[in-house]
Amino acid sequence: MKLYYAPASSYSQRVLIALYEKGKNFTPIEVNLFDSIEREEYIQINPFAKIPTLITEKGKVLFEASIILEYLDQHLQKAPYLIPLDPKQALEVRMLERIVDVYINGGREALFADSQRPVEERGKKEVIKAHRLLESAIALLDEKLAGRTWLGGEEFSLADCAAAPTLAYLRMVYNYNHFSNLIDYVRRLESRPSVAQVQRSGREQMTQMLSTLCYPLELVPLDKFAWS
Ligand SMILES: N[C@@H](CCC(=O)N[C@@H](CS)C(=O)NCC(=O)O)C(=O)O
Repeated sequence: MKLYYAPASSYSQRVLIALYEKGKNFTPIEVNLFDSIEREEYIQINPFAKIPTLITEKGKVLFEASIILEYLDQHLQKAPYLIPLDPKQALEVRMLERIVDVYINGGREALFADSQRPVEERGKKEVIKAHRLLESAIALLDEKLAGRTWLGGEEFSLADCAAAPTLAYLRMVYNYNHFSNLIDYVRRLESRPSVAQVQRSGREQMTQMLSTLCYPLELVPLDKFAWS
């Protein structure tokens, strides 16, 4: 099994967390999409030029982080099951993963892009809308997490694999530290060995990328954030 990825890429991190959780050996192939030659070569594998891509042992090419995770569950048949076997719980987990992806990650990307515009061009209508959706999604997650260990319940799942990198990078541009269930959850998440390992290996590349921004942003460690 081969994984095309980048250490700081949040979608790659979702898959890495899943692979570590399942203890699956794989061949990591790092891709630098900023290098035009590498990018051209990579387009032969993934026409969308997006990472991650998984090549299975049978040579099947899989795109989209959530589909790769679904494949790992089906193929490895090994706990933790990232999509619960119970259909009702599976629906809940898939719904939460979509909310994290569309509204939280979408909002994060919109706020990140906005932070890199000249001050007088910031806060346009689309950004305000994305911000509102992000806030609603964060409030919903905080509510869901009352009495739950992980997003979908007591088992670590697809939704947590998506939430870990998204909520860590979100701290650069959005403050959610008044949501106490969410903060406690992120503390549990970032203490989990698979997540801690992925965050450690992505830190250097992300810090390097942030150092090239016009308007500076920084990775905010949870300890600093939770008390700010
Ligand atoms: N929907 C895709 C999104 C993948 C994605 O956006 N990956 C980012 C890195 S985190 C990427 O490849 N960006 C490069 C680009 O957009 O040029 C998935 O779930 O895998």
